[in-house]
Amino acid sequence: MKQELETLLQQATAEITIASSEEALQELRVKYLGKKGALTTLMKGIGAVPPEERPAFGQVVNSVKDQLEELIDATLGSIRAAAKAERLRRERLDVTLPGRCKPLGTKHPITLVIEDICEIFAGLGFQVAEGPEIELDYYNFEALNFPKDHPARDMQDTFFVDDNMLLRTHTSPVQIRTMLKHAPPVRIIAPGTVYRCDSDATHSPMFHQIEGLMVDKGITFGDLKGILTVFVNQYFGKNIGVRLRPSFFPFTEPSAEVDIACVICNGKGCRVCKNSGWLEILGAGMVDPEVYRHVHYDPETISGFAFGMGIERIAMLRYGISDMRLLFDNDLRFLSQF
Ligand code: 2NL
Repeated sequence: MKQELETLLQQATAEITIASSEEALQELRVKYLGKKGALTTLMKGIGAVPPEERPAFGQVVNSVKDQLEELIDATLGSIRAAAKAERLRRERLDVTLPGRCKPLGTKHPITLVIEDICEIFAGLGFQVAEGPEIELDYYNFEALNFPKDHPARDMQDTFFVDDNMLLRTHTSPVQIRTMLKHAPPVRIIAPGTVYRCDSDATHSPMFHQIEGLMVDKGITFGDLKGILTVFVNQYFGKNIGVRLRPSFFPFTEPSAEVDIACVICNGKGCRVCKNSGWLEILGAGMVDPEVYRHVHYDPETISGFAFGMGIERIAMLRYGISDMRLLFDNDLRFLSQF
C-alpha cells in the first residue's frame, strides 16, 4: 500500500508540475483528490491494512493529500500570475502618447472671404447683422425704392414664393430690418446667401453678398470713399489703386462703382480685367431719402452710405480661381487647398 501511495505521489506531482492551465489543474484535482479520485480509492482499501498499521497508513494518506493540495494551489498561483502578467503586457498603454487626431476639414473659400471682410469692418466699428433668406417683397424691393415695374423684380430674376414672399435677391432687406428696429446711428455689415433666377457659366442661382450700411448725423460721400479705401487697402493690399465711377442704383443717390487696380496684372491689362487695368469690386452710394421714408428715419437730420459686393467675384480675385463653378462643385481636391 505504501509503495502504491509513493507511486501515486510521484505520478501526480509530475502531472501537476507540467499542467499549463487552470482547467488542466482542476481536472488533476478531481483525478487525484476528488470523491472518486485515486487517493480516495486507495483510502477505501484501508480495510485490508492490519489494524495496528492503520493509524500510520492514515497519516501517510493525509500527508500525501496535503502535499498534493499544496502543490496544486502553488501551481494554480503561478499559472494565474503568469496569465495576469501576460494580460498586463498585452493591455499595456502608453498614456504619454499623443491622441489620434480626427482629420480636420478646411473652410470654404466663400466662408474665408466673409470672415476676413467682416473682421476688417468689425475693426472699423461695424456690427455683423443677419436676416432671413425667405423675405417679404416689401423688405427686398418696396422699401428699397424699386419701382413696381423695375426689371429686377421680374419673374426672370426673382424666385417668388407667393405674391408677398420671395428668396432675397440681395442682403439689403437685413439693413431695412435693422433700421426699422434701431434708431441711428447704425453701422452694420450684412453677409449672406442670396438668390436670383439665373444660371450659366458666370451665374449661379445661389450666391453670396456682403452689404454694408453706415447712418449717422453728418455722414458724407467722403466717409464712403474713406471707409471703402481703408477696406480695399486692408483686404487687397496697402498701395493698391482705387477709383470711383458714377453709377446708378434705385436705393442710393448719388451712386458709384468702386474699381481696384487689377490684382492679376497690376494694372497693365490682362484677360481678367479685359485689358482695362481695373476690376470692379463693389457698388455703393449715399442712401436715397426715399429709403429713409420707409424706415421712418428723418433724411433732414441724418445721412449715410451703403455698399454691396458679390463674394464669389472677390473670392475668385483673391485666390486666383478661374471658374466660379469650382466654388459650388464641392470637389475636395479643390476645397482642401484652402
Ligand atoms: C452691388 C451694389 C449696393 C447697396 C448695395 C443699400 C442698402 C440699403 C440702402 C441703400 Cl438698406 N443701399 N445697399 C447700396 C449700393 C450698392 O450693391 O453691386 N452689389 C453686388
